Amino acid sequence: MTTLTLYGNRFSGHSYKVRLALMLADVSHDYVHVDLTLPRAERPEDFRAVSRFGEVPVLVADGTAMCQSNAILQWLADSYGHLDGIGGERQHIREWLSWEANRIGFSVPNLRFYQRFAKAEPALLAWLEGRARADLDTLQATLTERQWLAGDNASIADVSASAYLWWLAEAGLDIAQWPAVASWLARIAALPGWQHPDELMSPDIPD
Ligand SMILES: N[C@@H](CCC(=O)N[C@@H](CS)C(=O)NCC(=O)O)C(=O)O
Repeated sequence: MTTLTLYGNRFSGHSYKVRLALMLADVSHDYVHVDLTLPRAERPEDFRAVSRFGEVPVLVADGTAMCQSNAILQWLADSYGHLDGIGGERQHIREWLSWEANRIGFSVPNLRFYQRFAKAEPALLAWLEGRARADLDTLQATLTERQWLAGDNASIADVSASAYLWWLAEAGLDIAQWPAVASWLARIAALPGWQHPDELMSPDIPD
C-alpha cells in the first residue's frame, strides 16, 4: 500500500481539493498543516524539502513529492480509478482543470484573500470581482445544461472547480445569484465522504 502524506493549509482551497479527493476515494493518508504566515525560509524543513514551488499542497507518495493541486488530482484519479471519468470525458476533465487554474481557482481565492485577510485598492477588488462573476456565469451556463462538469458523474473537474466556492460568502458574493451552481454544490456535498473545508482542514488549528 502506498504511504501518502499531504501538506496543506486550512485556508487553502487548493489543499482542500486534494484532501477532499482522498476522502471521496477513501484513501488513507497523513495530513500535515503548514503555517503559511511564516516566511518561506522559516517553514518546516520537511516541507521545504518537498515543496518545489514553495506552496501547498504537496502530496508525498512513498517518498516521491508531487506539487500543483490539479496535477495531484490527476495522479490520484489515475492511481485509484475514482473521479476519473471514462473515454472522451477525460479530455473535458483536463480542459476544466486548466480552466480552473487560470479562472475560478484564481479569481475567487484572490477576491476572498483581499476581502478577508488583506487590504487592496478598490480597482483591484473590482477587477477580481468582475472576473469571479464571469467565472461563476460560465459555471452557471454549463450547469444549467448538465449535472456535472464532464460526463455523467462527479469527477476531479468538479472537485477542483468547486474548491473555493464553499467560502464564496467570504469573497463577498452570494451563491443565490447562481442557482445552478448552488444545486451542483449540493450534489457534491451529498457525495459519500464529502466534508466542508472548515471541518476537513484541521479545525483544531487556530486562525
Ligand atoms: N497553482 C497552485 C497554487 C497553490 C497556491 O496558491 N498555494 C498557496 C495557498 S492556497 C500557497 O501555498 N501560498 C503560500 C506561498 O505562496 O508562500 C496549485 O494549484 O497547487
